[in-house]
Amino acid sequence: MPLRLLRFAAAKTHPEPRMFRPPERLQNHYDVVIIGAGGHGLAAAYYLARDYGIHKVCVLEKGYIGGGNTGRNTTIVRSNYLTPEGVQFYDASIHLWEDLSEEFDLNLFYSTRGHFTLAHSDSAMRTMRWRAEVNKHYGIASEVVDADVVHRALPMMDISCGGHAPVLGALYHAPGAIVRHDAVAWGYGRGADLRGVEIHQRTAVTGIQVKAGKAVAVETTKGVIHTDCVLSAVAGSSPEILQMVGLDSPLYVHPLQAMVSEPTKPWLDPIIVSGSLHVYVSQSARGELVMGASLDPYELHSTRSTLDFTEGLAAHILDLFPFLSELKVVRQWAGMADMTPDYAPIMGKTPVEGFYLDAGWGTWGFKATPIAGKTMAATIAEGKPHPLITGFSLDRFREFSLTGERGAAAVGH
Ligand code: PYC
Repeated sequence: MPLRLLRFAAAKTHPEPRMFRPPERLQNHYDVVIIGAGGHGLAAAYYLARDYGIHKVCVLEKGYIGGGNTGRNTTIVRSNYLTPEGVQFYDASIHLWEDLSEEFDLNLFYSTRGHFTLAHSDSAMRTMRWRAEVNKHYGIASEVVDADVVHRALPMMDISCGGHAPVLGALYHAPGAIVRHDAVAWGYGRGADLRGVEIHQRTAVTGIQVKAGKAVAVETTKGVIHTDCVLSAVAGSSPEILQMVGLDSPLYVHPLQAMVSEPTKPWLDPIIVSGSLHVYVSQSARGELVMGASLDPYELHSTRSTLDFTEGLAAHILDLFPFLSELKVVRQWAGMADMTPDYAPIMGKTPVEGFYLDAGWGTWGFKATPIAGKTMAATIAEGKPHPLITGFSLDRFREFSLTGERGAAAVGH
């Protein structure tokens, strides 16, 4: 038995420092209350404290930190979006990602791999060209490549896809990366905690008090907190929280499932996405294939995963990589994706004064973690929307001024 394990077994107290303090009890007032200790909520707390000196902040989490969509995604980071708003926002996120391990003094295993979005039809090729042009305009490395280039880069892939959906070309995005998702929550959590933020796990929000159009208190399973600033960053639970403040939203929640294979030797360097096959796959530092599909086609507020999903995704993975037919799936799970009609997020102020929203992340919220935290912190501290999020306001649905990002979703929905 390893010595370290024995040391743990014999010790009365935990011999290694915790990532963050377990605060004893809720205080009755905080300057900012953040609902949701996923990456977005913790990042907002971190930047509020680090950049604006706002330390009297608590983050409330009904489960455990990073236990929602932060720990349930397939860890892909990219900025090859379609709209100018999306491209600039995600590009700023990549710049933050690149320095995060050093900033946290915690290895997030951020690994730049390159990202191929395969096109199997002329219309998909057209969308890839459109995305490449918008990307290049904003200085982002994206280019359309033909089937020969894809074949040379990925000789192990069957580019005829078993003959039923031949690859015609791809959008290649060199900055595409993967990163260890749970460590992102721990890094932001520890950084926020070191700056005085309190993180209360197993503390569910049961109500939000609004008086004369202003948020004034948050009711929780551990007591009432008075505050005049509340940020909701709860992904698939956003409709529940919005109901508490009496706001309508166009959000609808669908399950998004993923699975992981047993580890193999490294053979897949880039990230591969196919919208037509509803597949994305990358190989983690541990050698596992991390794979996902599109949303389940029904609205459901649940994180149960299904055999249908495993069968469907495995069949499409085998279209691309038939030699994997003996590979075992070792885990599968689901998250709850809060979708908007235009596939762009909802960020910023709301008609309830002091109630801020970070929602509508659908199937692409993980990669936004650093910039979502930074821009929400700026919006709260400065009292006006950060310039990078003006295209994502809740108002846009009332004003019919949408930010149509559908063409940049990793897979069809
Ligand atoms: O937006 O890159 C993405 C993505 C990957 C998996 C789900 N969404």
